[in-house]
Amino acid sequence: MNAPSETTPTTMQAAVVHEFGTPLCVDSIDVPSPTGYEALVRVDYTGVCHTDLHAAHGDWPVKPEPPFVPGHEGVGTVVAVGDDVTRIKIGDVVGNAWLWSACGECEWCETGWETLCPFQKNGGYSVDGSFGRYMLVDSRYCPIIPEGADLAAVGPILCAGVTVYKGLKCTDTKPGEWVLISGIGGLGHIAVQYAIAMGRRVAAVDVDDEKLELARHHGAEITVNAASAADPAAELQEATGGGVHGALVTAVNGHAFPQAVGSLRRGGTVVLVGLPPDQFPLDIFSTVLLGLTVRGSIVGTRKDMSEALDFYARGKITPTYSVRKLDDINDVFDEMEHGKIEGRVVMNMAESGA
Ligand code: 8ID
Ligand code: ZN
Repeated sequence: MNAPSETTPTTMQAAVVHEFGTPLCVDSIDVPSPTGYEALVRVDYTGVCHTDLHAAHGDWPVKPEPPFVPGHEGVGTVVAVGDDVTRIKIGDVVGNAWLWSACGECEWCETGWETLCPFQKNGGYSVDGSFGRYMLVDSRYCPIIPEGADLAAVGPILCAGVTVYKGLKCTDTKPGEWVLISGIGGLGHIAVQYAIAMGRRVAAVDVDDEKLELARHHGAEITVNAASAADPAAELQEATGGGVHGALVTAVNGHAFPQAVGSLRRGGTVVLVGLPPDQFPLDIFSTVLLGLTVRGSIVGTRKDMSEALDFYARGKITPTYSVRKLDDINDVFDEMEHGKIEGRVVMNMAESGA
């Protein structure tokens, strides 16, 4: 290993989940040492994704093992590298991601579907993440941040951005066609921007008028408040002249999913990315007769990531975010749970103590 420089401390502040459903503790824990292909990164900023909240609650069937450090939108500088590292070097600016690493050898990795690798590791879930001043990344998989990027603004691209960019590709829509973005939170407000940059026309659904205002600000032509509309799907069918060609559901609420299916045009595709721990009924008759496709999508490959970052670097994507401190993490989770966050929260880790 290229040992951490003398200025790298041996302990750091990190927000740790000790038990599902209890507040995170900002603890002093050991700074890890990189081995093999790993690199140690001093984190400057990290986005807070709703997945981190699901992780802290243990919401999903496959659970992380406490104690763990969440966070998979971290951005910072490489301060030490393991012996096998060749792709990045000390001083480079990199991030972590949900797809922390994959095996590189299975049939999915071989065929360009590394996001489906059964042996993948996940940042802030099966490997400690970016809610600490330092984090490990796998140098073969970590996103490389474009030169000159604003380190706070680019964080949300690393999960929200790549996920919605890949999800939009999976709608199989073409430029000029309608795409519904359901849920205008961290993912959704960025999805509106990728959709516009990709030439789609955007309809947006949320349960909060301020979020719909944000969607209009980013280019949505049609907005529907699912909490007050009598029949959101019928409104979308009417406003788009027969339904949306594609839909991307980022909402953290099971009701949004059948609504998105009901908004589809004949032959349309709905892509599910939101992960409420729910089920929803799928009407067999209309799915068959209208030739609908229902598809799941999980983050993106390294190639999707570099494409998503390139849209950002060319000024096409401007995340809306507010900057907070690590000590605020439990308040941030509370606000997220109650739908009170506009866009994304990004934590300034440099101000969080080392
Ligand atoms: O790769 C993936 N599939 C992936 C990647 C990243 C995140 C999946 N996710 C998942 C998260 O785990 C989470 O379940 O996507 C979901 C959204 O993450 P987020 O954007 O980070 O969450 P948020 O910022 O809290 O936004 C959620 C939005 O949903 C709206 C809320 O108002 C908020 O704007 N919403 C709700 I709650 N109910 C709604 C409804 N019925 C709704 N919007 C429309 N209809
Ligand atoms: Zn995420």
